[in-house]
Amino acid sequence: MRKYPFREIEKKWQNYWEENQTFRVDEDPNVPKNKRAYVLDMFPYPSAAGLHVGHPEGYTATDIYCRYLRMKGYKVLHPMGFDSFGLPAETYAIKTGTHPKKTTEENIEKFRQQIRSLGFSYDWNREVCTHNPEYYRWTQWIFLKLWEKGLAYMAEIPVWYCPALSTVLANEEVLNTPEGPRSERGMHPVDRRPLRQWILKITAYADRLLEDLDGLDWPESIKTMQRNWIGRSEGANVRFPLASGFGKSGDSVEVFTTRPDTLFGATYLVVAPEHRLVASITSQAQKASVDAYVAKTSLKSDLERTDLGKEKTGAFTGAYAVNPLTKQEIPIWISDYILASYGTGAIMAVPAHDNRDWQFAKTFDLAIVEVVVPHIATSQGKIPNADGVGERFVASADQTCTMTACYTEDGFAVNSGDFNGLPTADAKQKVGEWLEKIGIGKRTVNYKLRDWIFSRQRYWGEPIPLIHLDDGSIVPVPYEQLPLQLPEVESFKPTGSGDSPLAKVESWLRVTLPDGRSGTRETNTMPQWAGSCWYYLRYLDPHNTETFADQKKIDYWLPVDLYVGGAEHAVLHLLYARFWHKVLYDIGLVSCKEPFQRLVNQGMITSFSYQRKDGSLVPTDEVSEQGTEQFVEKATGELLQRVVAKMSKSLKNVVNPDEIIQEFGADSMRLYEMFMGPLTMSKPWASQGVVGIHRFLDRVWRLSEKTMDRGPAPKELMRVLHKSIKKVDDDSKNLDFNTAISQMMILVNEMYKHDIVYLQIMEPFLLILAPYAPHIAEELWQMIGHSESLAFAKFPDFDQNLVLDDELTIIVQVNGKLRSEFRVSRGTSAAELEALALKDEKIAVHLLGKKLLKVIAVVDKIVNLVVAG
Ligand code: ANZ
Repeated sequence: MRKYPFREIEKKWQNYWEENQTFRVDEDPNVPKNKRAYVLDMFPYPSAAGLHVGHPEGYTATDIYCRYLRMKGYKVLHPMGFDSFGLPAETYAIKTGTHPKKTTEENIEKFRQQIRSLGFSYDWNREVCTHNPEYYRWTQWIFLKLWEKGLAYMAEIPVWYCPALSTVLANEEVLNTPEGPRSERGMHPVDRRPLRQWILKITAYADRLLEDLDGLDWPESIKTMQRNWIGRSEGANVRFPLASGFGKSGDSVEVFTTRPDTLFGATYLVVAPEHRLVASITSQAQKASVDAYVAKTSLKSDLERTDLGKEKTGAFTGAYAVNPLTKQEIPIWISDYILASYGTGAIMAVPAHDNRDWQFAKTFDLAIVEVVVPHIATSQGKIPNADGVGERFVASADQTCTMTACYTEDGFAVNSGDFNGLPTADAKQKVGEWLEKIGIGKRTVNYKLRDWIFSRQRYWGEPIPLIHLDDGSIVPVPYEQLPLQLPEVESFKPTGSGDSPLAKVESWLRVTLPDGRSGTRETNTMPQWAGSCWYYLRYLDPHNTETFADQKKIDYWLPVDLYVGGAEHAVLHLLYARFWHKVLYDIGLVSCKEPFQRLVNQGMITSFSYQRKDGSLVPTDEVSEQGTEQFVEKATGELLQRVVAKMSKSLKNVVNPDEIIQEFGADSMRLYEMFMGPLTMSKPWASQGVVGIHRFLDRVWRLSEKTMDRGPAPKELMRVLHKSIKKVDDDSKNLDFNTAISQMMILVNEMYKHDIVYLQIMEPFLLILAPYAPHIAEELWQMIGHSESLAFAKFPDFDQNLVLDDELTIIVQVNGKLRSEFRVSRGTSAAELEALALKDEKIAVHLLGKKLLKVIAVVDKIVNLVVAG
C-alpha cells in the first residue's frame, strides 16, 4: 500500500495549474453580471519573516469560495499582489546599506513561493506590487487628481522627532516609557515638533463615508468602529464672555458642547493647554504653574491625554468667564483632557453630568450643580411633570449638590430656569434655539475624523509629484512624465533637519520647466497606506499604460463582492480606500460609490502557552507534557496551566506554515485552518489537529486502493452523499467551512463501511472536496479516468428526495400545549396522523371527560386537538 504521496501530487498540480494558466480570467461579455464575482484578499506586506499562519487562513477561505463559485458557473476574479513600500525594508537599509528594493523583492519572491505552495487559485497575471514604478505611476496620478480637486494641502503639523537619531519617527516607532516617549530604536528621548506636511482632506467626505456605510454588508462591529472614528456629533458652539478685568474687553471663550441642555450646570471652563487665549488670560500669579503644565503636556499623544482611566491634571489660569445663563462668574482652567484639535479646543465643564468633568471637579474641588434628573416630581408642583410617571426628586433649592456619582444619562432639566422639566432632547433643542436667538451660540456639527497626514520624511515610498517653484508657487509634475521615479541615494538616513533622504539628491532635486521657471521637487514621500488605497482597481487592468484601469473592465467587475482580511484594518485602510474611491467616483472614473460590498474579517489564530501560578508565561520549549493535559515546567517541576495566548517569538509558540506544509502537505494545512473553527472566530492552533486532518486525507487517498464499482450505490450511502452535497453547497456559500469539512468526514466514514468504492459516490465526493483540498481531489479525479482538471467541473446537484429523512417527528398539541410526539414515515396522511394522535396514551389523559371540538392534522408536521369542558 502506497502512502498518501502529498508532496508529489501537490507539486504536480501546482505545476499543472501554472502551465495551463488554469485560473487566468478575462472579461467575457457573455457572462451576465450576476454570474461574475470579484473576491479579494488583503494583500500582504512582504516582511522578512515570510508568511505567518494568519495569512493562509484568509487566503484559504477566499480560495475555497472562489473554487466553489467557479464550479457553480461563476466567472471569478481572484488576484494577489504585494503592499511593498514600507518601513521595515527602509530600517533594514539604514542598518545594513542594502537597498530596500533588493530586500523587498527577495521577500516578495519568498512570499510568492509560499503562497504558491498552498495551491491557491490566483490569476498571477494580475499581480501588482506597490513599489513597482508602473504601479506607483498611477498612485501619483491619483494623488495629482486629489491635488487638482483641492483635496491635498500643506500645513505645519507636530510630528515625533528624535534629536539623537536626527530623524522624524512614525507613531509606531515611538514607545511610551515611564521616562516619557522614547525612540524604539536606541531608546532616545523624542519630542514633538512642527514640520511641513502634505495633508489629504478626508474630512470633506466625512458625511458620505458615514452615510454609505449603511448599504454595506460588513460586520456591524467594523461599521461601528468606522462610525466612531468619524465621530459625528451634533451640538452647539457657545460663547462665554470673559469676566470684566480679564483679557481684552469683548473677548470670549467659545466652547463646543453636545449638551446645551446642561448649560445651567456649567460651573467652570476648561481650555486645551495649546488654546490661543491661554497666554493672554493667565494671571501673573498663575503664570509659572500654567507654563510648566503647558510644557509637560506637549509631550503627550492625544490618546494618552484622553485616556478615561487617567488621573485628571490641570492648572487654574487665574481668569474667569461668565455663564451666560446663570450670570455667575466661573473659573477658567487648562487641562490636557481637552484636545486643541477637536471642537473649539475649549469646553464648558458640567461635572454633574460628564464623567471627565466630575473627576476633574473632585480632584480640584470645583462646584458641582445638578441640572438633569432621571425622574421628575409628581406632587409638589415645583417642577412640572413631563410624563406623569416617576418618583419625587427635586434638587435642593440652594443648589447644594447631594449627588454621589455623575449622572450622564438623559432625563429632565432641573435648576435650569425656564427650561425646568423639559426632557433632555427638548431641552437641547430649546436651549439651542435660545442661544441662536440671543446671538451667543450656534448649533454645529463636529467630527472626530481628522484630515489625513499624507507625507513621510522617508525614502522608501512614492515620491509626491509636485514641484515648489522658486517664486513660491507649486506645480505638478506633468501627467505624461509620471512615474516620477525614486532616485538612487547614497544613504537611506533622513537628513538631520528632518527632511527625507531625497533632499540630499541634488541632481534630482532641482528642476527647470520648459518655460524656464525653476524649482525644487517635493522631497516627502507618500505613506504606506497610499498604495493599498486603490490596488483592487489595478488588478482589473494591471498592464494598462494609458490609464490606471480601463473603464469597461472596472464596470465589468466592481464592486468587490467579497473582501477578506484582518480586523486590524477596520479603520485606517478601509476608510482611506473608501475615501479615494469616492473621489474617483466624483471625477467619474468609477461608477459605484463603494469599493467593497461585502467584508469578512477572519479571526485571529492564537496559540497555546503555559502559565505559572503567578500568571507569568513559560516558553513552550521549557515545558514538558506528563500524561494527558498535564504540563510541567522542566526546570522547576511546577505544574502549569495551558492557556490561549497570542503567537510570539518569545513564547516560542509561533507556527511556521512552511514546516506544516513540508510535513503534512498543503491540503492538510488548508483543511486544518478551516476546520479549527468558524472563520470569523479567534482560535488556538493545536498541532494534534493537523495530524487528525492529515489522517482524514490519508483515508480519502486510500479509497483509491479499493475496488471501484460502476454499479448503483446502496440507497443509504446515496442519502449520505446527497445530504453532504447539500451541506457542503450551503456551507461553502456561507463561508461555514468547518461544518462542511465535518460533513465530508461523515461521508468518508460511510464510504468505509463498504468494501468497494462506488463511482457514483466517489465522483461527486471529489467534486465537493475539490475547493477545500484541490490537489488530492484533482489527482484522484484523474485516477478515476478524467483527463481534464476539475477546476471548472460542475458542482454536483443534490436530489431533494434523498436529502430528506424517511422518518420524521410529528408533534401533538392539545389546546395549543405540546403534549406528545411520535415518529412516522414521511408523507403519512392527515387521517392516519389523526388516528395515531387519538390512540396516543399521553394524549388520552388530556381528552378524558372532555369534548373533542376539532382536529387539525398537517402532514409531516403536527396534530392539533381542540377540546372543551
Ligand atoms: C458639556 C457637557 C455636558 C458635555 C455633559 C458632555 C456631557 P463628543 O460626543 O465626543 O463630540 N468636549 C468638547 N470639545 C472637547 C475637546 N476639544 N476635548 C475634550 N472634550 C471636549 O463629545 C463632545 C463633548 O465632549 C462636549 O460636550 C464637551 O463636553 C466635550 F453632560 O459639554 B460636553
